Amino acid sequence: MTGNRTFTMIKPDAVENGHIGAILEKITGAGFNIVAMKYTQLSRRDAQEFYAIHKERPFFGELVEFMTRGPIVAAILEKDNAVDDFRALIGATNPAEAAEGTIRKLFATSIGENAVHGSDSDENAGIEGAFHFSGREVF
Ligand code: RTP
Ligand code: MG
Repeated sequence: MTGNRTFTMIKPDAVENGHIGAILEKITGAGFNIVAMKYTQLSRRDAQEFYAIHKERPFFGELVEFMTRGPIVAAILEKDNAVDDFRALIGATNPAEAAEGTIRKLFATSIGENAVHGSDSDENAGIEGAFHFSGREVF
């Protein structure tokens, strides 16, 4: 990864609420190219591993319950400055603090159920993309 890719998930709340299409439109409309994508569901083990960095946090159990309760869309996105530009597009973790027009402002319901994930560094974008996709699934 050289700064032009990030990893995202459309989380179970946004899938349940019927927002997959609108969110993908926001993403491609902002200039991101989808280079890998799948509709899948995380196992408990997947969620615990994916969010291992938060395992001591008080919300960890809730986060694992939430992220495993239904299907998600996982995708790798390409664009110059992908990690930072995507985090700007999704907005703050808490939708109440997210800027107008951001994906979380538009589609998230709470700080825990906040519609989308975005990698926080180039290094994590690479790790998270490889967690979900094999080389032959990335175009
Ligand atoms: P993400 O990793 O999903 O893109 O979100 P983020 O960087 O904006 O936020 P992070 O601090 O990494 O937290 C990961 C996810 O944990 C849930 N969370 N719940 N109840 C709470 O106080 C709380 N805080 C965080 C959210 O789903 C958050 O996106
Ligand atoms: Mg994070």
